[in-house]
Amino acid sequence: MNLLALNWKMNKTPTEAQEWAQELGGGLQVSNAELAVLAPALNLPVLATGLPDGVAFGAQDISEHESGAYTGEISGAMLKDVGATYVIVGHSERREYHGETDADVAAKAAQAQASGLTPIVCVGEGLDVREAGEHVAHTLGQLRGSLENVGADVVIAYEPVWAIGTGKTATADDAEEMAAAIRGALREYYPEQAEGIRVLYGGSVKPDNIAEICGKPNVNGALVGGASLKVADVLAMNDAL
Ligand code: G2H
Repeated sequence: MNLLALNWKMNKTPTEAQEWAQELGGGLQVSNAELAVLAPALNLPVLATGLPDGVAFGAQDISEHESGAYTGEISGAMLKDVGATYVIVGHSERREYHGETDADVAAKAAQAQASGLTPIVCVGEGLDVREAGEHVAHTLGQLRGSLENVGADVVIAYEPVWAIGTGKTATADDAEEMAAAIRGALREYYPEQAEGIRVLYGGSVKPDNIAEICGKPNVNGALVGGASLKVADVLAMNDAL
């Protein structure tokens, strides 16, 4: 089953999260994908009680440390305690605006796993790299660095940075080209589990393109930003799958 991972980014107050969860509960008849809401941490307790049964939730970042004097950080134990199951690590916006390196991402992913959470590890190239034709080598290099000492209970999200929030979408064939390359690397890192590891595509996914993208053999779902904010779009994406 595909994973439809909904990345709200820095949107929605707890009150709005509650309304969204209620509206989803009113509209969701059958889940055609595993749904997971990746929300700002303050919204997680609301989602824990408000989401319909079977809809998972998680955070958008995690501290690489277990606990202690790290002001402003949120630990894996805290996320686990409110019922989170997933956490995004290394989203391109964190890499770009917060200077997160592959080593930081790997440390966060390992800490997520140590806390009983499944990390959604994001990788992907910028426009200059794509135009130079180096996107596969670049993204696989990021993947290698971001999975150092990380176990197989992981989801990979390929997000070409040039297609994020810009309305430009990579074609389904672009997504499959990279997903297949990522699968190849996963076979090397996790020979036993590679076929079962979900590889998502992210970047301007919406109701009218999700089916084609997720129909590709190595793409096992989507990480959706903008189109995750309205319940109607989420229901339409679920219906399309
Ligand atoms: C990529 C994606 C979700 P959007 O960042 O992570 O966002 O769907 O708005 O391009």
